[in-house]
Amino acid sequence: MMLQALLFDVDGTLADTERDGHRPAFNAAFREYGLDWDWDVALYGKLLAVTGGKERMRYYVDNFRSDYVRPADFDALVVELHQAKTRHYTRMLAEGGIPLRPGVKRLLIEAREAGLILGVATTTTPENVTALLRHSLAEDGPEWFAVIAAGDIVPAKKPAPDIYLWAMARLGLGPESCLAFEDSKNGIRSSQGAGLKTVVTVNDYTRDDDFSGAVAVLSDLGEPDAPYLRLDREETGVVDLSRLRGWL
Ligand code: XBP
Ligand code: MG
Repeated sequence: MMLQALLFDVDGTLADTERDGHRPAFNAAFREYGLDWDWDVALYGKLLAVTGGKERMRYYVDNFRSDYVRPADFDALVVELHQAKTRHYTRMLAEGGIPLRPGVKRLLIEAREAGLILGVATTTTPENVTALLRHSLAEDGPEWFAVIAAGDIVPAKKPAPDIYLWAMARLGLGPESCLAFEDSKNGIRSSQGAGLKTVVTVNDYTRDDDFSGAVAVLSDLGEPDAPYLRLDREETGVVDLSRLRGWL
């Protein structure tokens, strides 16, 4: 296989944004609107079954708040809540941020220097991706990526393959020349549905997900002084281009 592009999921893959980023941002928006909704760490794990912030709020009301009486303009409220949540989330990133996961920056730099194309395929809102790349990668971080496929740009979010298909169409590349990086079951269903080989780095929310068919399932990408642990076989190391090419 001639590897030409690396396509990255964002939440959970580039950074551990869900528990300490998105979750408190949702809660801040709920408080701002006087709602008694409060998503603790365990509940949020259940809500992650649904991707997309607006979709997740609806899922919560449908499945966990039978007591909640929806206002007539509930759809508009969800949109407003989500805008408030995005405001809180991007402010949190600007104020101190959420660090990239081990090995992410190292691999992005190596891939860039080697002339590989970088892309993003995520269900999160575009502003969130830009804020993370700017504040946690580099001031010009967003420009490292030839395509940032994000949010409502495709109506069917992960686990649908649409967002990866959209990103590859933009790049003019097929799945045989790209490699995806994901952290969750919904993510790998999306990338594999688009025909992509996928490397998985797990986190506390996704450790027990089904990652059948993954190229490798890892604790993280690893750093020279803190190698990854492979979960699908006994192996430690550091993910760099030569290792990726070896796996493919
Ligand atoms: C990420 C998501 C997103 C974020 C919140 O999934 O599901 O909804 O949790 O972002 P993935 P928004 O990592 O599989 O892309 O509120 O902007 O949707
Ligand atoms: Mg993810």
